[in-house]
Amino acid sequence: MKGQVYKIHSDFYYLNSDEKTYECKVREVLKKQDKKIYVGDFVEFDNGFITDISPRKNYIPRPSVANVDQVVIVSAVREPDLDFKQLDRYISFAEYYGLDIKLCFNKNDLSSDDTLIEKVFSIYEPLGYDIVFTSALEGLELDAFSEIMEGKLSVLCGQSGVGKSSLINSLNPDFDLRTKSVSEKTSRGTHTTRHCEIMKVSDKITIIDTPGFSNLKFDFLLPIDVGKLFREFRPYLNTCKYQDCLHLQEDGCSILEKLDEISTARYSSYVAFVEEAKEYKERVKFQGKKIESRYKQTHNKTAVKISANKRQGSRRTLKQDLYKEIDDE
Ligand SMILES: Nc1nc2c(ncn2[C@@H]2O[C@H](COP(=O)(O)OP(=O)(O)O)[C@@H](O)[C@H]2O)c(=O)[nH]1
Ligand SMILES: [Mg+2]
Ligand SMILES: [Zn+2]
Repeated sequence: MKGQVYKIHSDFYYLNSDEKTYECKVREVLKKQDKKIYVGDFVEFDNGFITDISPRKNYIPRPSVANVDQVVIVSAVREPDLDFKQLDRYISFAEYYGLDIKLCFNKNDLSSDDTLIEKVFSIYEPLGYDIVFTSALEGLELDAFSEIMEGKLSVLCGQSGVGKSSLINSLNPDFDLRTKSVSEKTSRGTHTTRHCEIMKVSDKITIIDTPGFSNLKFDFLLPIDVGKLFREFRPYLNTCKYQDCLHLQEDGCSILEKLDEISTARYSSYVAFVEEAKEYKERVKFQGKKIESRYKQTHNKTAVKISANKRQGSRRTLKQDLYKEIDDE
């Protein structure tokens, strides 16, 4: 039989199959192959045991979920104040994992400031992201909110306290997810969703409520790859004078030439993420150097003999390892 994992609890996997639910364990063979099963995975099962995992169309690590249709990034217009860099961080992570993206701005009841709404639309609408402004509290634009999620498996992510659980509750009065005021949440860790679960909110809407990719830094990819996460950069990425252009201050950079068309806030997010990626690259290079110098200390004579050729080779391996690490991520 075939089913989809909707919840994982220690060694137990809960599956949906043909409107029925099943509790399963995993076949030893699969465990030995070290194949991880994620919430959202489609699996074969037989007699209470999962026997095989179908190929995934996508996945997000931390929290691990697979086969989602889209990410709905929830922000608040106030309490907490809208943080554009944080929003770009979520967007760029979702772009990295190749997911469709929708943007929800909640707590719109707290703001009477149209300039914020205009700013949001002017930056993100041209990029092609669907946008809704909601209030879970006052029931504003909830139809639009449910519309963007119809017929899809959505991952809800966004900072803690922006109203994700409240929005889900407002879609279905039968749901009673715990909601907490921002001040109650100040002690770190108390609100972390440790395991995530696919929830059927209504006939047409399935949601995974997660803390999303919070607190992640862009320290897992090369600086050169950060530009690809910015949709507005993509048409120009291959037209810069230098192939390894980071679009910071290089001459002949086509992104810099287009800066008047690119939002200042977006470009400043880009610069920040590139810096994080640079740190990562430096760290990897540094670790590489450390290994080399330690080697020289203990095997001094041998080190002297290493030909330039071989050294080049080891550097290449380092780069390959780096790429492998990125792929594994
Ligand atoms: N004013 C206002 N408060 C809201 C709204 N949505 C949620 N809240 C409040 O914001 C706090 C955090 O909500 P919660 O749903 O727990 O956020 P989550 O951490 O993203 O799941 C709670 O005190 C909610 O009552 C809204 O639309 N307007
Ligand atoms: Mg919540
Ligand atoms: Zn450039």
